[in-house]
Amino acid sequence: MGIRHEYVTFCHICPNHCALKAVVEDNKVLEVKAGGGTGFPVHMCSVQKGPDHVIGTINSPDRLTKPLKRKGERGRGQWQEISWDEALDTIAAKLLQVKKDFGPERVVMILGEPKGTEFAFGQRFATAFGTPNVVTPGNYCGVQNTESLRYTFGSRYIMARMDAPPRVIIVWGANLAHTGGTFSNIGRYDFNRALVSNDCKVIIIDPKNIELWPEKGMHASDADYWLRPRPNSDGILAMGLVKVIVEEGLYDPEYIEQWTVGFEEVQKEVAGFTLEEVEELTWVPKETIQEVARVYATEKPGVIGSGNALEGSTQAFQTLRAICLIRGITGNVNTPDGGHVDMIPPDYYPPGRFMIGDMKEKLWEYPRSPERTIGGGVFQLSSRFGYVPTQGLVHALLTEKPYLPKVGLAFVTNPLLTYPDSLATEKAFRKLEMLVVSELFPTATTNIADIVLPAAFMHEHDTVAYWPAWFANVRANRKLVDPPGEAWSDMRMINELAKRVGLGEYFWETEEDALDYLVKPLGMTWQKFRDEVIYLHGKSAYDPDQVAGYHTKSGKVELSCAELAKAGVDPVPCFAKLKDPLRGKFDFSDDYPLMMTNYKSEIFMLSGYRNLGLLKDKSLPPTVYMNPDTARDYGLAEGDWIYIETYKGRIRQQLALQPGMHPKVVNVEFGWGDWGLADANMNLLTDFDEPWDYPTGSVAIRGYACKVYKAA
Ligand SMILES: Nc1nc2c(c(=O)[nH]1)N[C@H]1C(S)=C(S)[C@@H](COP(=O)(O)OP(=O)(O)OC[C@H]3O[C@@H](n4cnc5c(=O)[nH]c(N)nc54)[C@H](O)[C@@H]3O)O[C@H]1N2
Ligand SMILES: Nc1nc2c(c(=O)[nH]1)N[C@H]1C(S)=C(S)[C@@H](COP(=O)(O)OP(=O)(O)OC[C@H]3O[C@@H](n4cnc5c(=O)[nH]c(N)nc54)[C@H](O)[C@@H]3O)O[C@H]1N2
Ligand code: SF4
Ligand SMILES: [Mo]
Repeated sequence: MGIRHEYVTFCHICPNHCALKAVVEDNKVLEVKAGGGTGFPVHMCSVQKGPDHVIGTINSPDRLTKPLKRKGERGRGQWQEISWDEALDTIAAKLLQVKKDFGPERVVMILGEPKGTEFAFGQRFATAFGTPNVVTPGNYCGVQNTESLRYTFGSRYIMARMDAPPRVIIVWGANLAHTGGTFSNIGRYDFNRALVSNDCKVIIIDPKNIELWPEKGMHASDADYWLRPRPNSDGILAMGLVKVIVEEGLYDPEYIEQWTVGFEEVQKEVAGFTLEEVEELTWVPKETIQEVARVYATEKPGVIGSGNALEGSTQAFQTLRAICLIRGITGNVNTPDGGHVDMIPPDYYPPGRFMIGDMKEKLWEYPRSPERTIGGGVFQLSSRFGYVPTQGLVHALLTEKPYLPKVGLAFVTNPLLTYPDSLATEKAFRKLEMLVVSELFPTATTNIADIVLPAAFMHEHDTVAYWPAWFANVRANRKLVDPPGEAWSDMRMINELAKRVGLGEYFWETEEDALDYLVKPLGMTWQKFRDEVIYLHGKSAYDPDQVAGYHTKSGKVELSCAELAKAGVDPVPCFAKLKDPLRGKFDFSDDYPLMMTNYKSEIFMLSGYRNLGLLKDKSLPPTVYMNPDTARDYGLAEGDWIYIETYKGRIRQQLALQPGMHPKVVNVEFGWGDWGLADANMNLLTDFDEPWDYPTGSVAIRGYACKVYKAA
């Protein structure tokens, strides 16, 4: 018998990175528990899927364990096992040939929702290799939230103050009991305290009657207000709230005068529409809009936890900007009585700097200039955030404009299920001369790859949790056990590939050297950080006596933002344009009388882990929610398998009825498609093509008119 160790580490399943306790013996993980009581942050999705997924993945018989090379035709599932040397040499030779014959930009780095250091490594490789084409889900995940804060308040680190319950809390397009939290860091436990506090008013904005506190049976319908907007009309709703606050004079004129710029432009914009129009477009009664605006503006502190549902639309950036206006004109950021405050991150290499690091000169030589990037000048701000929007890649492959990408290197992503328009995505990816996919498991995307690389899971090597670094804290993840077979960490793959294409000088001898470099600004080695420190929190800029100020160009809250205007983006959200996601191909027609939107699974993370068979007692099949009256009108009953169809295609999910939901909304579940349920994949309903959200490159991933009918 070996020695039994109990380690504290952080869950890598979703962006919350909750603390976990793991019991390890003889290179086996015996048990993984929630990390309550460790003193480290635990937001915890309510089913606590993290512990199950971690141990389940480590012990899964489905794991990829050897590098594979395609045999025969693409997509036929025939593979030949090859050595790491052969795999890396084959890829390196292709990269160098493409770089020489066509230029480095024909190589595209395709990264998924980040987990550890692999994301920064992928970015760094692209920078060093000289390709500006790094594709990430940033176009519909996180960026609209963080960048709207940065352009408005001068910092991405604006967090809700939740140490004590605020007086009012708005949860907007975030299913926090299931997904673990909201952007702006409102975790489930903090939210629960607010929910039962008599002094806190809770406002939920979601078409679904979401569970708020499952253990107590509380739902959105138990909140003080439950607003059920038309999908993708949130920007209009936000401008409606701004209008009430401005026109009823619910703001503090001295604060507005001293600490904001552009209030007059906002006044002008809100004078251009009526609340009746807002009601008609959003389906939220005018009186409710007025009441909610009054509550948020007068009860302080007030916080808004905005979620991912606001990010996947053709007006995503301005929707989040409009929500920032609500926070701004009520003086709720960086003020003594405000609900949000700036966090100052600890001094460590944040992922952004690591992507470029000390390669400034190299970056200059191979700038990520919009002219050389696929998507060209179409996306006004996205190249500043270091990515090409996902559908930008699909578009370039299909149209061969501005040029045809040749090689795709995909790490931690399953584009064939997660990009809008799965059929177009597959068609596009098949045009690559070489597709390399690093994965834990076989997926729809590995299925059409030329080379599949077996990845070590994030608990099978040392790394640093990615997202916390964006939220001003640093969390160390220690390796618990060896990876299965010949699996390598993504970090090691990229490091070794870099050496083989002559970029070794920008990388490291070993993974530990890289991690040392990452924590160097803290004045310690990786090992010391991992073993002794584990977790570092940023400092709060909160000042109980005065306004803490803003790091914008003007030093004030930029209600109207000149920097945006300079980039060709509306400096104030434009009401007329916020209607775009409701129009044209997205809108109702005789054929499509209902409105489709989506939610993420409680049990599973994005498209992953459905093979593990975990949490069986809670696990549901692909489930679509509708109002019982609507279902009856269409002759459908609870438990029926039904088709949901948009102009792009149809999928099949099982119907669950939810009284109180808006009768026109059909809320489908995102993430299905692998492991025998290809026809439940909701991205068969979505379109990759224009119109897009031109500032950030978002694309409509929900909010399509649809129809429903019984499946055979
Ligand atoms: N219609 C619609 N589309 C959406 C969304 C939606 O709500 N609706 N949501 C969007 C959002 S918010 C996001 S973030 C994107 C996410 O899109 P993706 O980034 O593609 O996310 P996943 O489906 O999690 O794919 C990650 C894959 O990485 C594998 N994996 C896990 N850990 C590792 C590892 O350590 N190494 C390697 N190499 N592989 C690993 C998993 O097995 C999984 O197959 O999807 C977006 N797409
Ligand atoms: N269990 C689980 N946890 C996860 C993930 C997961 O897949 N599963 N994914 C992780 C990732 S990458 C992300 S980005 C986050 C996302 O987590 P969330 O921010 O919670 O995002 P979603 O679940 O996509 O949508 C949240 C809610 O928005 C509602 N909604 C749909 N359309 C609209 C709309 O037009 N307006 C409004 N106001 N609401 C709408 C949905 O009904 C849903 O309840 O979760 C992370 N955590
Ligand atoms: S999956 Fe659950 S336990 Fe793991 S980080 Fe996310 S919220 Fe926390
Ligand atoms: Mo996401």
